[in-house]
Amino acid sequence: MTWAIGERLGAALLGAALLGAAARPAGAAAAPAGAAAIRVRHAWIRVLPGDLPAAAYARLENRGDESAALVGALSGRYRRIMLHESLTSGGMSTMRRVSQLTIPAHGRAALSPGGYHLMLMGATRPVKPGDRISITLLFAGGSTETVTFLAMPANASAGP
Ligand SMILES: [Cu+2]
Repeated sequence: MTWAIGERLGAALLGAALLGAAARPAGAAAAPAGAAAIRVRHAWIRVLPGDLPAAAYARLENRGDESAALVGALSGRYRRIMLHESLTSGGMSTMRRVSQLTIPAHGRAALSPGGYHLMLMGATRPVKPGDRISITLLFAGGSTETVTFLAMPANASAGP
């Protein structure tokens, strides 16, 4: 599948040593908080050559008293965005679709290389390093937050 090729290319360019540890979600949310309590920082996109899908990363901080969950994203610049988790076993990097990324109350979660990420597919026009891409994050309960992601080159290992 194309996205798998893209992820492997990105991983190869990065080297396994640079892959960050994924933040693991805590237990299930009781009543997820709205996006208002979520602060998003260091939002960036790793752009891969050609038509390969890109991955979007960010750090999410939940300042609220209730757990929150990222469940998806939308952008006018991509036809489809999926929430993925990268997994490494036996030196092989794969990824799977996940339904949500939990951000614990007064806690953090990360979309990061080697961990959870937004898979950006079908750019409506080419995205190049330096572009600022607006992506709307969708949270459980229906709240949203629109964030500007900075596009960075394929060999970038950390965001802005
Ligand atoms: Cu992916």
